[in-house]
Amino acid sequence: MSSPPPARRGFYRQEVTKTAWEVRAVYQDLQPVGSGAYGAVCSAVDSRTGAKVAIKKLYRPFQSELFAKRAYRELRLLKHMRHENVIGLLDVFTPDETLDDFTDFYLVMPFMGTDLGKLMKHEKLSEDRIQFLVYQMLKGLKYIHAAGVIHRDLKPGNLAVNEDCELKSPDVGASVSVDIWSVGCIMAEMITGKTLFKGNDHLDQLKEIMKVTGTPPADFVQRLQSVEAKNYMKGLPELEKKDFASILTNASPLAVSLLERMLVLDAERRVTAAEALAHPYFESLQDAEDEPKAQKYDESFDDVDRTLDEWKRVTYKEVLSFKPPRQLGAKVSKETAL
Ligand code: N58
Repeated sequence: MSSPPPARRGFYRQEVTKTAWEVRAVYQDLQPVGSGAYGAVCSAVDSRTGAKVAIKKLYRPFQSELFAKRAYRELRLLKHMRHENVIGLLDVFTPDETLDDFTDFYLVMPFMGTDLGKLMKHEKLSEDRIQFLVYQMLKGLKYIHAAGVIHRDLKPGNLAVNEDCELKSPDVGASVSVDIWSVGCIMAEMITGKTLFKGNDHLDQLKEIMKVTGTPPADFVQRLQSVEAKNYMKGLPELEKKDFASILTNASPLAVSLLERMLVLDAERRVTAAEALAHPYFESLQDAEDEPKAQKYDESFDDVDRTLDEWKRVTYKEVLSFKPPRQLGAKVSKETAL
């Protein structure tokens, strides 16, 4: 039996939940924090700064064109995002020394200790906290929407939060206005502690929504893409719009006013993230100078068909061209912990 080759210089090998990890030696104390179909995540300590980081190892990223495309897209998206409320990259590395050997790469991100779903389960959030969290969500969304990127799956469990209630919007996998609808639902859930629109299936949920928003005008129904939804809506009796204040009994008038602008069924009439940030609900937090927009993200690189070797080559190039952000994760928080 031959022994495995030594780890790459400046790297070390360790088995984590039955898989071999080979990571840069600066990242110490690997601890598994979770795994899914596409990869596994460990926490680690960056020995240069003492900062806790999350390291994601993708599961066999070059096993198929589809996996490779998804891996490349995640790397490019994360490289593109540099905003305090959006998950970003501190580092990306491969232990493989040449393009021919290239099989794995690791994404290093700031470690976030919890998510909004868990936070909401554990405690009732005060109005100040809700305001701070929704403000950060909208700031993150204004930034990624400017890039032309849509999150598509915003929900409490997908929103990473640290002990200072600082939030980042990561992704698990239309139009940008779908994200604003999600923020509205999450905000309502934070206020009441209950899911806003509970439905047993899609159409049932649509009915629950319209009990609140009222049945939309005919031109809206006409614009619907889904034939099923169209026919369903046409068959419904006229429902009147409810006053949001009567549903969200413990919400402040400004919170109700903001929700009335986010939870508009017609996406074309819904507020944008940038408009929502200017709402008086956020008066104490607003800082127009500190609400930046991202550069456009060029999706045309992701949306092409490439062979596995081509995916490997473009991904390898992206890994090698990464330049770390200046702060290196040792960020001193400007925000006050609530
Ligand atoms: O969030 C991602 N990837 C990601 C983000 C985005 C947006 C927000 C730009 C739309 N797109 N994509 C593809 N990846 C990711 C998120 C969380 C973890 C790992 C990867 S796990 C984790 C992270 C930090 N601390 C603890 C656990």
